[in-house]
Amino acid sequence: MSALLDGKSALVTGVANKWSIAYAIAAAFQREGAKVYLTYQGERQQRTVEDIAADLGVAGILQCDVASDAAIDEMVARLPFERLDALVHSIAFANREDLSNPFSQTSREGFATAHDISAYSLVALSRALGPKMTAGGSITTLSYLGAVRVIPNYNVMGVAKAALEACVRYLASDLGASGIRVNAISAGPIKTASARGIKDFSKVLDGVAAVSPLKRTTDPAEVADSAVFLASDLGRGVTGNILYVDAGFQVMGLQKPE
Ligand code: NAD
Ligand code: IMJ
Repeated sequence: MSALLDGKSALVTGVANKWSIAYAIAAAFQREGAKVYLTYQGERQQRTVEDIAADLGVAGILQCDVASDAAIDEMVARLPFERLDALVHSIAFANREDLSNPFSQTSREGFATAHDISAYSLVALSRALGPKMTAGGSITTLSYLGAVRVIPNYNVMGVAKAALEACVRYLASDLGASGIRVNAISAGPIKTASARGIKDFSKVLDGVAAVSPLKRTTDPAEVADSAVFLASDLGRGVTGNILYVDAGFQVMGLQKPE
């Protein structure tokens, strides 16, 4: 039976555990016939990612801390794919205190870290892997509504996501001539490790379920299926775009009166 990603190779970054959005994306890419490599941040994730790789039957795993250009180059050198068709960037980091203190207290260093890991890394990975996309390709990153609206506690991550979304547009313009499409999926809130310990996260989920047009929260599998679409030939006309996969939450202005 033909599948949407038959014959395609993909590199999926940002798998830390089974709850990671990148895990759901890797599983969906496998289901659709892609040959998948995973990258993980460091030794702390290695054992878990090895188990996940075995479970999913992916082609292989590689370590890559995106804070380091040398680590990115080494990962690309070790990637056995002669040709890469799809890259998924599912990485974000800000210092924890910057997600609880008032935004105006963000330090110069905390601002730089959030932007380096959460936005610049898309540029660095695109530059390093673009040359492997010899038949064109698709690059997809993960964003959040905090890029364009003020969300309590999201703070410097919101500013970094705004930069990430701008990077998507500039990269799309740069790489379009090489047949490489660049898009973001702006996902609704999902309980992952990156949401753990965030103040009032359950209230955020309840609020989305109450207000969103679909009257529910976002499932990682829905985000993954949209990532399949963008990586597949069905997405061939889409680049520079931010695709909201959020149960429709972002269209709402005022909630319907009871
Ligand atoms: P997660 O914690 O599972 O994934 C974040 C990943 O970033 C982890 O795998 C972590 O190892 C990786 N990472 C952090 N610093 C890194 C570094 N220096 N080098 C390499 N990797 C590094 O959480 P998630 O929710 O799956 O997050 C994935 C993406 O989805 C992030 O960009 C996040 O902003 C975005 N997102 C999440 C939600 C949500 O509600 N969970 C909503 C919208 C967008
Ligand atoms: C994160 C913080 C505040 C509010 C938040 C989130 N809301 C949502 C998230 C409403 C949905 C999750 N999200 C979209 C993220 O991008 C999270 C990024 C993140 C999370 C952590 C927690 C642990 C840590 N650093 C982090 N850096 C980035 O130390």
